[in-house]
Amino acid sequence: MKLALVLGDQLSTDISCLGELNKNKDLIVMAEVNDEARYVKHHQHKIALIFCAMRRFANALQADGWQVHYHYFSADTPYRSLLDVVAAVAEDHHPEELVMTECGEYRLHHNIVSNWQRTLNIPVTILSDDRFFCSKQRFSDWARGRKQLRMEYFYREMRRDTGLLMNGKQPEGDSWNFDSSNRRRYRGSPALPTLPKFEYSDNDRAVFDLVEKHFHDHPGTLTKFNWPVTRTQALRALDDFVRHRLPCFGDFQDAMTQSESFMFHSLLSTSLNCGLLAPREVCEAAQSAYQDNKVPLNAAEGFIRQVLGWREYVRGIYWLMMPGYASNNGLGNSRGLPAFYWSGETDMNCMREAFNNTFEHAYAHHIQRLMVTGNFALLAGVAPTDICDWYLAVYADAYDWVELPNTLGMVMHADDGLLGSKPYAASGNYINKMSDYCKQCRYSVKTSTEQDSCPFNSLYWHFMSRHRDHFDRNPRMTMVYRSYDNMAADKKQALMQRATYLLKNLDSL
Ligand code: FAD
Ligand code: DLZ
Ligand code: SF4
Repeated sequence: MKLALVLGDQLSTDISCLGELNKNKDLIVMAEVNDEARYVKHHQHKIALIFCAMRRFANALQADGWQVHYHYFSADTPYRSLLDVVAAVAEDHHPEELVMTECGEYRLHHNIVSNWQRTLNIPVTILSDDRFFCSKQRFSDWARGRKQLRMEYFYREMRRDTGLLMNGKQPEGDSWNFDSSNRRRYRGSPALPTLPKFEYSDNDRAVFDLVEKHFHDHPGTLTKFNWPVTRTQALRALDDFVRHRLPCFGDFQDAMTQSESFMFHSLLSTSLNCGLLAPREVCEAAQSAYQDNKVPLNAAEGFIRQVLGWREYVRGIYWLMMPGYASNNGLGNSRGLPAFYWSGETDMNCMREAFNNTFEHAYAHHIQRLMVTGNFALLAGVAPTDICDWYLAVYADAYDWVELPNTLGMVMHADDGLLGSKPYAASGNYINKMSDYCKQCRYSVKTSTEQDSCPFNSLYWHFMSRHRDHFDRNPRMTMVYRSYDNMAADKKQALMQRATYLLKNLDSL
């Protein structure tokens, strides 16, 4: 007989390892273990979501005739790791082989390939994860020999490969990209739709109790937990998004509004990342809505670009560059993470809003992650490992393969521009353009050097000035440095003074 290990982010009935099994004689193992639940201080929502979804998935497999050995979380069991559980099951059942689908994170992957076969003393067969559009091999073939890797060109290739939003060889609407129509500020209309509410069973509630008891020192609380934990719930979330929020997704993709956590975003990343939804089906749902004239092209294209483009691209970069990628620090940053990233307490309204979302919902939409909390960390020169650990901890959708390139590459520009040709650094002006946050902030976005000036403003110029050697030859930065050079000397000096003061007093902002 064979054993198959199914991980907490592999909750798809068509996961490749199940295809190798015989329902009548083979055994599936699933395990809630300390090491996975604690390798970083995951937000309580993430642990609750994964444990509920794992239990529901195991029940569904059993109902479908599979034999499943399910290891429930226990605080004092000697089985601390996935290997501990698999080894104990193997001792009882004497399988001839362990089969699994390759895991998403390098940390565990490395542990499996370097230790498990020797420890278990049986062959360990690792199958590729075909839930992605682009295999690791396909990505490295695409990347090989290119001077520069750019998401836009990868995305076009993926559109051609999949035929999504294609008219023969031409992109639908004769353009690959409708980004310029996707930058509207939201002024209260159309009204933001309410989200579907998911029902939880008594067994799910037992998981919530477990998380509250054993993980109370992890970020967040479960008060507002509302994530899909079954495939049926995830399909409902997809349908609700396509009907009610996708029509405006494109227009307001970058917009932020006071006290509104979700805007027109899909909230599908948690379901995609743990396997309850497949990337292909969500892209096809968006494409069908466009073909049925229910959503405009800029919405369907904008959404498909995120899933078919960015999501696949960052995974490709991760596996191409790991393990070295994680220790990149191209800008030489070493500052510790300000305490307000954990407490959420700051007078900067934009940051407070992003933290409120983060701690209440284990969620923040992309522009909050990139242009608010990410931008601040970049301008303040936080050490990449500190900020990466934070993003990995606080979001319900966080997995190293997707979080790391986004944080280390896109936000911190620590990979020397592999992920983005210029840093996503911005002053308060950008935040003011895309949100109504500044109106309700104790800082003034209009000024830079006063005591109550928006911290982003002087920190922006300090960032540009201190990294001039790094960016001087980047043609996309020419305008920035021209503006800097055109500033009066006393203005520059005042900006540097204010920024230096802020950098010394970050925790008081
Ligand atoms: P939507 O805005 O509705 O987008 C649709 C889908 O596109 C998402 O569900 C997601 O699957 C995909 N997507 C969008 N942008 C990206 C991107 N840049 N990279 C990969 N996929 C993308 N996403 C994660 O899934 N896990 C993470 O750990 C994660 N960490 C991030 C850290 C930082 C610093 C930044 C800037 C972005 C990060 N993202 C991460 C990407 C993105 O912010 C989230 O995917 C998105 O906010 C999830 O919300 P949503 O489902 O409502 O997305
Ligand atoms: C995220 C997570 C958590 C919190 N717990 C478990 C677990 O107890 N058992 C498990 O199999 N998977 C868990 N996961 C998901 C894993 O961390 C994920 O499968 C690996 O990091 C590989 O991507
Ligand atoms: Fe954020 Fe500055 Fe605007 Fe305040 S003024 S909300 S700190 S951008």
